[in-house]
Amino acid sequence: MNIKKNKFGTAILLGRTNVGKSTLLNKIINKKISITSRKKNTTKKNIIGIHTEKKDQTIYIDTPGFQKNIFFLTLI
Ligand SMILES: Nc1nc2c(ncn2[C@@H]2O[C@H](COP(=O)(O)OP(=O)(O)O)[C@@H](O)[C@H]2O)c(=O)[nH]1
Ligand SMILES: [Mg+2]
Repeated sequence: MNIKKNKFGTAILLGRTNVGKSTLLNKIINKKISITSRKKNTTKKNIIGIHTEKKDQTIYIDTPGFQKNIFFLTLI
């Protein structure tokens, strides 16, 4: 029997600010859903993108990234 199993996964884009996480997400899903900028800390909250390839699906979560000093005002 030849049953193709559907694949599903979640990928979290983690890393320092300004390394291109949001740019990568936009490229993968081919839509500008996450703001990108040369300014640090542009992404303020997690942004979710879904990429579907035939019957397989991946959920990407773009994050604000690691910060050396986390101030409350950078989170709102
Ligand atoms: N030269 C270059 N610049 C990039 C690349 N990816 C992203 N950038 C630029 O780097 C800056 C920060 O990108 P962004 O996606 O906002 O980074 P994030 O903070 O990790 O989400 C933006 O000005 C992007 O246009 C890349 O592969 N090469
Ligand atoms: Mg970002």
